[in-house]
Amino acid sequence: MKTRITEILGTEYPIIQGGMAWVAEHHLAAAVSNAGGLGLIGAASAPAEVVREEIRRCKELTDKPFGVNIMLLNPNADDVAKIVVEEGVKVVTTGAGNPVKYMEQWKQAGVKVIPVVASVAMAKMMERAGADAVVAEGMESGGHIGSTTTMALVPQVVDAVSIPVIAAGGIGDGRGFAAAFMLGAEGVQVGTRFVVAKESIVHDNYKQQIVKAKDIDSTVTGLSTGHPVRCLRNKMTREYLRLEKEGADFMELEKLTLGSLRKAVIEGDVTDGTLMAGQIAGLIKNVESCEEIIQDIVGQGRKLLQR
Ligand code: TUI
Repeated sequence: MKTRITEILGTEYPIIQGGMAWVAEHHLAAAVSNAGGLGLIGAASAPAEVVREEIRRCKELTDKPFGVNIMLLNPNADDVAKIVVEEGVKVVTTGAGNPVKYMEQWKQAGVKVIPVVASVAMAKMMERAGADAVVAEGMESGGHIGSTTTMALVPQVVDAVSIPVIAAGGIGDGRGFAAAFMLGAEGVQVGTRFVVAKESIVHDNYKQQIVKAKDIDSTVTGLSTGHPVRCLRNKMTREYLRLEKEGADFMELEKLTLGSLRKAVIEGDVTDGTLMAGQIAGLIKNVESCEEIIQDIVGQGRKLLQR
C-alpha cells in the first residue's frame, strides 16, 4: 500500500478523509488518522480561532499526521492559512477555489499542499505553483462540485501532471479504491462513508438518511448560481430547485440555505437542512468505526488489485 501519497502524507494507507464542512471536526479527523488514513479538519466557514482550537484538540487525540482543509470561499481563509503554519499542521488540502496566493507561505513552512481540483487546467496550474499532489474530484462527490465525472477526470489529470493524484467522488469501498488505482490515482479521498462513521458527530437522523439512500437519491442545487452543491433530496432541495426554475435571484436562494448544513449536521433536521452526500450514498448500509471502514476498503481493494 506504499505509494507516493503515503510517502508525502506519512500515513499507512493512501486514504484521505474529505474536508467536509461541519462534519470534519477533530473527533472524526483523529479517528481516521488513528486508523492509518489521513484525517482532515474542515475549516469550512469557521472563524480562524475555532480552527486553531480544533487543531489543538485533534493533537490531543492522535500522534499521527492529520491535515486541515481550507474552503477558499471562507472570508477567514487568510487567517486560517496562517494558523495552519503556526500550529505546525503537516498537510493542507483546499477546495472551492485557487490557493496560489498561500502556496509560498505553506511551502516555506514545509506544509504539504494538496489542492482539490475539478479540471485538468486547475491541476496543471497547481503543479506549476508547487503543489505536492492534487485531489481530482469528480461530480459524484457530495457538497460543492465541478462538472466532470471521476471516471473521466482522474485519468486526464494523471496524464496532465507529474505529481501524484488522489481520486475523489463516488469512492466508498474497495472496488472504488481499486478502480481509482486502475485510472492511475495513487490514493483516494472518501467523504460520504465517513459521514456515517461511529466517530462522526453528525446527527443520527442525517446518518440514517445516508444509510437509507438509494442510488438516485441525490440532486444538485445551485447550478444557476455557479455554486453547484450535491445533497440528498428533501423538502429544502425541492423548494430550492423550484425557485431556481422560476429564476429566483441569488439572495432569495441564499435565504433557503443559510445555516442549513448546521441544521442537518447538529440538529438532525432532515427536512429543511442540507444533507450533503455523494452519489455513493446508496452503497453505504451500516454505521461502522473508521478503523472498520479503512480496513474494509484496503482489504477489498488490495485483493482486487492483486488479481
Ligand atoms: O470544496 C469542495 N466541496 C465543498 S466546499 C463546501 S462549502 C460550500 N457550500 C456551499 C457553496 C459553496 C461551498 C461544500 N463542499 N470540494 C472541492 C472542490 N473544489 N470541488 C470543486 C472545486 C473547485 C472549483 C473551482 C476547485 C477550484 C475551482 O477553481 C475555480 C477558480 O478559482 O478558478
